Amino acid sequence: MDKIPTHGERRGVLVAHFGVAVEVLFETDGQREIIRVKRNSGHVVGDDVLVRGEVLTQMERRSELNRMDARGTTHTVAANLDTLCIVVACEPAAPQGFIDRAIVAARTAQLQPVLLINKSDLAASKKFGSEIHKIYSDSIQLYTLSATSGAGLDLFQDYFRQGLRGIFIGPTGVGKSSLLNALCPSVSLQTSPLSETKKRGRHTTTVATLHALKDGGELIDSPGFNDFGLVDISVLDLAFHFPGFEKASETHCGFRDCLHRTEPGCVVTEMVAQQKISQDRYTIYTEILHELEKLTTELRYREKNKRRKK
Ligand SMILES: Nc1nc2c(ncn2[C@@H]2O[C@H](COP(=O)(O)OP(=O)(O)OP(=O)(O)O)[C@@H](O)[C@H]2O)c(=O)[nH]1
Ligand SMILES: [Mg+2]
Repeated sequence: MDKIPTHGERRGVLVAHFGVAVEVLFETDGQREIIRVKRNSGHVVGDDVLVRGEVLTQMERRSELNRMDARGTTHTVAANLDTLCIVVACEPAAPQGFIDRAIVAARTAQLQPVLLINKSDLAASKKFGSEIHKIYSDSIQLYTLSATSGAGLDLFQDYFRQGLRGIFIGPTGVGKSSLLNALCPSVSLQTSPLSETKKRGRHTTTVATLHALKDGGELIDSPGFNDFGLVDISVLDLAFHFPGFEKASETHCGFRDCLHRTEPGCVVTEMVAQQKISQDRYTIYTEILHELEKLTTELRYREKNKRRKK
């Protein structure tokens, strides 16, 4: 239930997070204010808040997106989202499994994942795009676009017209901020060219920011990252939501809790045998499955140790 603002409280949404301060956009008058917060306040962009003076009260979230970095630290990326816009490009390439993890995380959090293939103006994008289409076009909505030429932006903007809130996530340098600049001419987010030698991004964006689209909907630009460790996602969530396994989820394997390994009556392994699912895709699935199992064992061990110390 939403809290009703009491006298002297104003309702707003967090539109930027600077670590020790946040920017709040107020509902009633459209004014913005910078408010100081503790470094680890737990607030994230997209949070609905009640503000009295310098005190922020966070309202209940309807959704949130979490990820784990390579050190095992969990990050809440943003709150109150409807859709996760996974941005990729022919350069720089996303790490193997990045798109799959993002789709599984989104589906588990009940967000709609969509895949954006940016930099369609580059010659190398043709081959890259067709490979991506081959893998994902039966699983999720794909948009092929270019922040530079403007191709495909109208169609993508139409998707937001119904008033959705989305976030761009993807590796550094794929063009998330460039896309936002192209979609919202009133914003001018900083962008940087890829490094000359390695063709990698430069981690230009360091702060997540929320922007309204002119025809409806909102988009959050976020700092690029490569590691999308899954948080609070069970092996069964993975088995159910892995892109490309939708047929298995629809037709049902022999066991309700099938992890698509050696269980009899498994639709996925049957499809792999019939080459309807490629061995490469199946290998990526088993790698993520193995990683989740390892993580679950580690978490159980830590919990047990904690209880023993009490
Ligand atoms: N050719 C081409 N270049 C693009 C396109 N979109 C972005 N770029 C270029 O890619 C580089 C990186 O773009 P950014 O928008 O800074 O990338 P980002 O994903 O926001 O990167 P981080 O903020 O570091 O996560 C810049 O040199 C952009 O001009 C595109 O559609 N086509
Ligand atoms: Mg950026």
